[in-house]
Amino acid sequence: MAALGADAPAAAFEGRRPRVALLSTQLDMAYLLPAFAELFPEAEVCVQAALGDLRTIDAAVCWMPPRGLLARMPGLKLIQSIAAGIDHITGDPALPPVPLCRMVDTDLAASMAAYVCWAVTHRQRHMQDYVASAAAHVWQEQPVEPPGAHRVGIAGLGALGTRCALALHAIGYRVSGWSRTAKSGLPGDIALFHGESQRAAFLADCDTLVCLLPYTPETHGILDAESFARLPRGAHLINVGRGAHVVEGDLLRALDDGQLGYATLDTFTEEPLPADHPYWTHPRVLVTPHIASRTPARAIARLTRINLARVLQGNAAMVAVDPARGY
Ligand code: NDP
Ligand code: OXD
Repeated sequence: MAALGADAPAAAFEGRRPRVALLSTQLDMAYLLPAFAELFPEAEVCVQAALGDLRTIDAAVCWMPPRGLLARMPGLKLIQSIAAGIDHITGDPALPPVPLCRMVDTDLAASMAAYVCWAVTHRQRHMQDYVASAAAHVWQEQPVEPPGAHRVGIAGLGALGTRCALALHAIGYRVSGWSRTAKSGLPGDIALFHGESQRAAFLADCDTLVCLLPYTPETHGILDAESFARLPRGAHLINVGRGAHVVEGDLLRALDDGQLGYATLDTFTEEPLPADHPYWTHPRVLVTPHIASRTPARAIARLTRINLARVLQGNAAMVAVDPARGY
């Protein structure tokens, strides 16, 4: 995505002022206004509380938009997710049939790689024990195993999974990956698996399993008792995909009976995670509040401008979601 913005044809907006709506039931999307003012100056950008005439909205920039609202915008030409995932939009049963685009961005991928490397290392190097020792002023060493003795499997080898695989591989971890279709072009010592038929073999080799799948009907509940049973005993689960990839009861049971040793969870079926949820107090669960990665505001403004220009000129939008695949 290096050329973002550089080639957006300003000609597409000549003689018109496109209207862009910032929609979310969860975030205050006003944080995007300065980036849009700088990088999409042709647009009139409005927040949800001040949309004006819905018939004149050209593009909607969304994180969990209100259900049914997009269908009330008859001039809509583009739905742009501010996130890599689009399940927060496609859950709307009244979604209008206009191009739907997700985010692919180098900073988004780099932040995800940093989070995943931290989460792997945090557990593999016993950092939670050092935090406890430090609190008690105790000088206590834990075993130091080399990264090459630890197998990390990444479910989902897309824009983010591939970046994480390369970062972990560069540190020296033994990396494998699983995707829907066969992959090539990665270092030869990254073991590659694909498709349902190779899932069991992939899972059998994961001391740490990282979930970076999109949420689709096929991946709903994929992290269940059967998957956990296929992992080596005591494995670490890192879920940075979606909360609904996990069957929560199965995860808690697998942690309690020792089949899983630890879970680092960043995404949840209900966000914010309710204060009384058992994850918060479980001794072998670390919760982070869906912060593994974020798309910088400037990248969102740049891609929205490029995509709206492309659609207005009759071209395909960039990183459009394939409705048949669902991601
Ligand atoms: P991509 O679409 O680039 O990659 C998705 C990967 O998952 C692809 O390798 C794809 O296979 C694979 N996949 C999809 N369905 C299946 C399946 N049924 N079985 C096996 N593999 C499958 O997505 P991104 O890498 O950009 O993002 C992945 C997800 O990460 C997002 O959808 C989102 O849920 C999550 N995310 C979380 C964030 C956070 O802060 N926690 C931030 C950003 C994203 P193939 O290559 O064959 O198509
Ligand atoms: C996501 C994101 O898809 O933050 O979760 O990009």
